[in-house]
Amino acid sequence: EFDITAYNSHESVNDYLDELSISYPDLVTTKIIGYTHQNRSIKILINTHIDSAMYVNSLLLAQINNQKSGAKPKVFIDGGQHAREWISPAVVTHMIHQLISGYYKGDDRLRSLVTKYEFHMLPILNPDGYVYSYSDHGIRLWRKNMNNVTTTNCTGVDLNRNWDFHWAGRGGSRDECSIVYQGQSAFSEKETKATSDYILSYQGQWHSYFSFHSFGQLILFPYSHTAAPNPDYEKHRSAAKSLAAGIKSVNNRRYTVGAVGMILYEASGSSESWAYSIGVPYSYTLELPDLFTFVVPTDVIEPTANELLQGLVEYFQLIEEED
Ligand code: 0X9
Ligand code: ZN
Repeated sequence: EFDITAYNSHESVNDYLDELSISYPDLVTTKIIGYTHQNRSIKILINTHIDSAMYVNSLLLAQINNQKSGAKPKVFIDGGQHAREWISPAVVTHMIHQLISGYYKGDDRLRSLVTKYEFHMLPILNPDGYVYSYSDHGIRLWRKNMNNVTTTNCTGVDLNRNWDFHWAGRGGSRDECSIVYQGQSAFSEKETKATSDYILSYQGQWHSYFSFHSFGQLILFPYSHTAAPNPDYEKHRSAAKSLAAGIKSVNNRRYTVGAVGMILYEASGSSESWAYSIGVPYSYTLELPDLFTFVVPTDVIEPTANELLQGLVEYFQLIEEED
């Protein structure tokens, strides 16, 4: 019942990831990185494939450079942190599909992406919220997770206010009933705890972090707790600009680039600024196409994934040239 052109249930997305790892064991692996409050698995897919010639080269290079290992730089991409933003998990899932089919079809652009970088892709960071938004008995525009934190009637924490960087600063709320409720403490939520522990377990190995949201056609980077520029502002901006240029080259869709605190609103406790704070050199929140607000027709999924992959190709090219 999984349909790559549609919005799928959490269960069928997880099944699809497992099927891929069974069909292409040399190319991808899945991992459960934790469980939600309602005990659903949080599942990630990694392209473990090592192109042998490339790998030997990287080992030799590593020896020459006297490095510890020739490991590929890691790239983390998550979607579905906010339940109602269905386009985000759908696009992450579609990108997985395209990376694999592109690899086997011999698409040089995509081949080089998965050969050079190790992608860790988490389509649905907030499974409980997604299931509630997806269900006929739920609320389509649900945003938070489904944790009953206190005895009030209000459910759910805004996971993108729960990360441990300037937690409880501006833009979050202490009110459990608010849609931007930050939780009782930083990483109080199982979903943010599991994801951040996973990222921390490879600290120092990440090249980039991307969190997909909707909507607004924005490429956002730290800081978010303040309008002041971060120390890597120029680097972040020029990489984001090539991401935007790659996206635009496909269907002429325009994304706006900028630091969260400068062009959007101050919101602390969000994932992209936390990732930067623990040493991920490049970290972004992407707000996907905004023509339809949260309820996006399914025919937008594939072009959005196409655009993003071309965006990533040009993004990595630029960073490689600069380094
Ligand atoms: O407010 C958010 O969490 C994101 N927008 S959304 O409409 N998808 O909810 C924007 C997050 C941007 N990053 C930070 N505020 N750090
Ligand atoms: Zn969001």
